[in-house]
Amino acid sequence: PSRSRCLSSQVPIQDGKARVKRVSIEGNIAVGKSTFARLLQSASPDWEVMAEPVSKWQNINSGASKGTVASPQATVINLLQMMYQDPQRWSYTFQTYSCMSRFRTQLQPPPARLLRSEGTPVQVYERSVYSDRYIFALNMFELGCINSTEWAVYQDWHSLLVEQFGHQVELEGIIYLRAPPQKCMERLERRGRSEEIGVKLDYLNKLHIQHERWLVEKSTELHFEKLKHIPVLQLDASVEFQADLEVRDQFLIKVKNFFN
Ligand code: DGT
Repeated sequence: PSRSRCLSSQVPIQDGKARVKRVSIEGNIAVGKSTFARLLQSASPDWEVMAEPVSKWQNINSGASKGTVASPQATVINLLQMMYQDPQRWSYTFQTYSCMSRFRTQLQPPPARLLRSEGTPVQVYERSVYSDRYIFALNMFELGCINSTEWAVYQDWHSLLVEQFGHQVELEGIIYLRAPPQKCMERLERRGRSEEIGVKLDYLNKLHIQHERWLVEKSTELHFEKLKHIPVLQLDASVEFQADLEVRDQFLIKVKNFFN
């Protein structure tokens, strides 16, 4: 029954005003999250989309940390590629980095424009610190690419950060873009991202099952209690929602109702 609930009952009031709502877009690799995010960004000035930092994972500067200057020998590290090429060696490292960048994104304050909004301001994320854990890290553990020690360590620091940051990283809702893995495979092949050349349908099948367990069946016991009751808007992303104007409008109406 909670699946298509709208978010109004979820948002705490601060200083007499409803604060900005936070919603993440979830879904399989190449389902169309970025396209959908751009659609939302252009649909309303009350909605602010925070993009997923994929380019950061493809381009880590080995010589520079914050506040220092890169040494001339610094090389560019593509952690996304390393993870796909040698998942057993690099999955844990990848998850620490992806999760850190997701915490960073979720901790960013909303732009002033949203705070001034008279409507229903919403900050939208592409994925979240929760899918980092419950979709990807869990999947890598189940595949044996993260060992049980790494999984225990990951969960320990992840829980600590979620507890410490508290409501700053909470979500009021999730939009689940749902499509058969075969459809995602076609889109993945069409876009031809070089790091993803070796991605197999079986991997997308497994990620699909993780999404279903989390967002449809809500069956996993590992999850944070609060997440089990979060409203989820499911959208059928197997249709070409970018090209088909009618579908686009229907999506936007559903999203608007969900946000209100
Ligand atoms: P979209 O916009 O629906 O087409 O989505 P993508 O594929 O651009 O974005 P996404 O989030 O599915 O991921 C981009 C790439 O990074 C993709 O190859 C999957 C990978 N990836 C993202 N997050 C994680 C993660 O937490 N762990 C692992 N192992 N891979 C991840």
